[in-house]
Amino acid sequence: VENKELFNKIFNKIKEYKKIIIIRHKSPDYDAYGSQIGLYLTLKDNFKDKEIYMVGDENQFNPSNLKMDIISDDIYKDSLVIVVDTAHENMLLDLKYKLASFVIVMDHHKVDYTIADLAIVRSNYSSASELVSEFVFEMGLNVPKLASDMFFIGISGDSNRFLYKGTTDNTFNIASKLYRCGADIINDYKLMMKEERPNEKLIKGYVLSNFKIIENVAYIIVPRSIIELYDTDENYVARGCINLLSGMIGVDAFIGFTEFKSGIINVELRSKSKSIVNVAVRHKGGGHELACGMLLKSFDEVTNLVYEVIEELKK
Ligand SMILES: [Mn+2]
Repeated sequence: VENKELFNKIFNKIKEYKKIIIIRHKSPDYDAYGSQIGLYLTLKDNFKDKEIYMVGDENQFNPSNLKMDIISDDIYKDSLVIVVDTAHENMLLDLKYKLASFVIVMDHHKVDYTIADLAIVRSNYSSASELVSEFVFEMGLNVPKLASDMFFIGISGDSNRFLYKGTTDNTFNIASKLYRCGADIINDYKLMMKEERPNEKLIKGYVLSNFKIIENVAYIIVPRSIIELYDTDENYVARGCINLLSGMIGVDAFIGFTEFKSGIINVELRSKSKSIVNVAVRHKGGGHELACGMLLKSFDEVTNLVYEVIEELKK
């Protein structure tokens, strides 16, 4: 089905409902925040008579000064919930969306879609922010300056500044429209490339000094003791350090194993060009073709997983 047809259906639902709650996946990244806050600000600006909320957990990636709304469960009654940047129930903070009258998903991940009454899913898109901003532009909505910044940050975040697969002429076209709405690109990049604490540099040194290679796969194991030694955030280690292993001659994929406080091992998988998402899916994880994740119970499973990735790359 063409975008336009789905966009029109989504827009009709937005017009129909008085209460709209916008949610996204937990532990938000720039794209989750960007698509959520961008849509929130755009709908608020264009529909002054509607009650519009954005809900979710917070972390250091919020590129705005806006806080999430804290709302009671009754607000979900008779509401429209719009889920951006995920469609996977496991990725949501809670299951309150089930209290809503209607659920829309706008996403760019490759998963099975079960939670939506109406969904637009484009796994070939760079980001949810690209899809959501295309939607608001196609529907002729006014996009306020701050919303254009949020969408731009979302696109730059997930595409790694227009570098990753998924960056297309559409991505640049949307970015150009956001620029015309006032997106302050230099400031947006400044917001994203925050200065780091000395300990965060040191743990990067640990990753670069301690990775191992088996055949064409590099991997790094970061035990709890190291995270505590450098007093760093486990999400920073898991997601913020994995790309240090990119760009190595002879390495086609790389994996980060990070021991979280809960005892669970967070696994981040990255591949240069061959899809490895099925490895994550087989272990009840998911994500994108070249960048995905999953959880393991202990470091005992590391070697088997490395060999599983090696096999996957041969397919
Ligand atoms: Mn995303």
